[in-house]
Amino acid sequence: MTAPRTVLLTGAAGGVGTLMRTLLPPLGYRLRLFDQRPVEGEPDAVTAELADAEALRAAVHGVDAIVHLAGISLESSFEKILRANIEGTYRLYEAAREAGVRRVVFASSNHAVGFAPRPPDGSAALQADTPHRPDTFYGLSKCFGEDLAALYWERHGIETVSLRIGSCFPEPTTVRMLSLWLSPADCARLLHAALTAEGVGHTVAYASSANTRLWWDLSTARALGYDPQDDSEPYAAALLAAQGELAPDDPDHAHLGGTFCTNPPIWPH
Ligand code: 15L
Repeated sequence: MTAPRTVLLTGAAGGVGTLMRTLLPPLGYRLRLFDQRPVEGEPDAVTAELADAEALRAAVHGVDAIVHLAGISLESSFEKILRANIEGTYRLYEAAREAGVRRVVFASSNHAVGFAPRPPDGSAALQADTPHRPDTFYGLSKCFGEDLAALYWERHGIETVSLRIGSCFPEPTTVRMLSLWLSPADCARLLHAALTAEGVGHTVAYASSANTRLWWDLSTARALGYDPQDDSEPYAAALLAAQGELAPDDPDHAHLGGTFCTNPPIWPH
């Protein structure tokens, strides 16, 4: 596939969106920014909700691809998740279909399979075809997004790579993140691979750096052309000294989703 040049980035004011705003343009992308909150320092960004059909139609017009990061990224009430994540993602795909956009990269999450038992560190045992096991309404909305992507591929020929992102932050800050960390630079590399790989249909891939303590298999992401350069291991000694090893019998650590399975962090807005 020819490299898409103009890419709509939804959720541009969020944590991952903010990191990608600086890391994607050097890879050759012209970004059109979309968020319900104003994007600091970006006067041309579209400030609108995905429910705003007119704003969304204008935003998708003429783009080569969409990177869909928008939505609530922690647990919330079902009603809020329904509006922001479930309806929002549906509206985005409808706008993409109407505008003839052929490629979407969807920010799914490890929480789509959060109740999968935590594999041993370094085993990379968890496979992308494991059944959905959402740990929250948030995780459930990511399962919906993945299935919606499959539907729009089968019915309408819109290709999607659904990336089950681990923990994308500048640095890992917990022992759990040693296994799930996706460095911002690797995130940009993976988005680039997902935007440019040929014939993806609907592909689900785990999304992290090449961490020594990996719990999941990165081979689907690598097959897209992703070549991760980072590993959380240099952070391990300090985090383990401060926080200790994850106890296998601790309910907060027995599953991939960690505390999302027992006491999920709540979206503040
Ligand atoms: C996610 O899906 C969240 O959006 C992010 O804030 C982190 O909590 C991450 O998962 C994680 O599991 O570390």
